[in-house]
Amino acid sequence: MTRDHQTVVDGVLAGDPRAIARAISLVEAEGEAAAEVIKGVFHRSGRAYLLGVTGSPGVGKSSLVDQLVRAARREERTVAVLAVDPTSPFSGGAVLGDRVRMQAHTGDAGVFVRSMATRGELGGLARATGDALVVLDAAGFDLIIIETVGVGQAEVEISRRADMTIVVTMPGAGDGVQALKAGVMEIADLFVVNKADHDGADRTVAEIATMLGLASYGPQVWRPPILSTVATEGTGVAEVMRTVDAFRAHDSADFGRRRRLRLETRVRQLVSQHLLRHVEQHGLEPRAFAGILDRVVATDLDPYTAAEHIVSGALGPQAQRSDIG
Ligand SMILES: Nc1nc2c(ncn2[C@@H]2O[C@H](COP(=O)(O)OP(=O)(O)O)[C@@H](O)[C@H]2O)c(=O)[nH]1
Ligand SMILES: [Mg+2]
Repeated sequence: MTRDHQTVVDGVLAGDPRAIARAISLVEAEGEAAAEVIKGVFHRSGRAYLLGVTGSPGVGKSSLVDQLVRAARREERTVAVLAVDPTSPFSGGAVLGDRVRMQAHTGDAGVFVRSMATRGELGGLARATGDALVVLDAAGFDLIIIETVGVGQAEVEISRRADMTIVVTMPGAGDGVQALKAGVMEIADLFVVNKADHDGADRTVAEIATMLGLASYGPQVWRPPILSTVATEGTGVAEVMRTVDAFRAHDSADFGRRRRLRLETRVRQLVSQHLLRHVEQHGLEPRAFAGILDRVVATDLDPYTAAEHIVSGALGPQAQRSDIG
């Protein structure tokens, strides 16, 4: 490991905010440095509780997260916030509002806030988020809150990394229950109807309750509660925090199972990444891939056969060697 990376790793383990920020930038870049950082800090991870907060833009996720941070700090728990917004990293108002809210925490070493925006593909963002969570976990934060915009598959995937997911919505036709149906419904452990100072909050609560009523829950199964909040005023936030703790207590047996599943997914991802790199670097003569692709493009060769050919060409000799030795 380079001295620079060792310094970053030591800083993360000591909880130094600048080192944590640098480590997250390195894992975002997804290069050799990302691997070195994770190798250096991983042994200290596995203790933080990961709370996902998801919902459409503007429902009040960041305002709620800010309140949850305050509540956690009052209990002297340390908190890191990772805001993942793949939609528009510089959408003016929202970002400005976030900045103002988060400035309230500057100078508090028990709070760390970081936003990650997409560059390019969402799958990469999901991967980098996973590594960023490992960094924050190893840095010793008790609670890590992941704010994501709950619209697409990648965001749902990111929130699957959490131990608990809060789905936030607000009253009003545009963002009622309809918006929730598209995949985020299943991942909710708690529903929050924010902006309860607006008209129609009770109706939105009732709609969600009706929809949940259609699903059947066994006696031991957690039935997602539906709470209302006014995040800008902090109303209802204490109840949200109590529910988070209640879920955590209820769910303690699943905590380890979920963590195992997350790590399994990560190891599998890395295996395929390594294999692909191996195949590309060692398995093929220069230009051979382009040649094979030319044949696929000309419908001379189908993609399945092409892939089988490439992989067996790349792994064949080595596989034989390890059979022998
Ligand atoms: N009236 C009202 N406005 C709120 C409430 N919560 C958030 N807002 C406002 O809604 C806007 C979007 O909030 P924000 O937290 O940035 O939403 P996000 O995009 O989901 O993170 C901001 O102008 C907030 O001040 C609430 O409970 N009531
Ligand atoms: Mg936000």
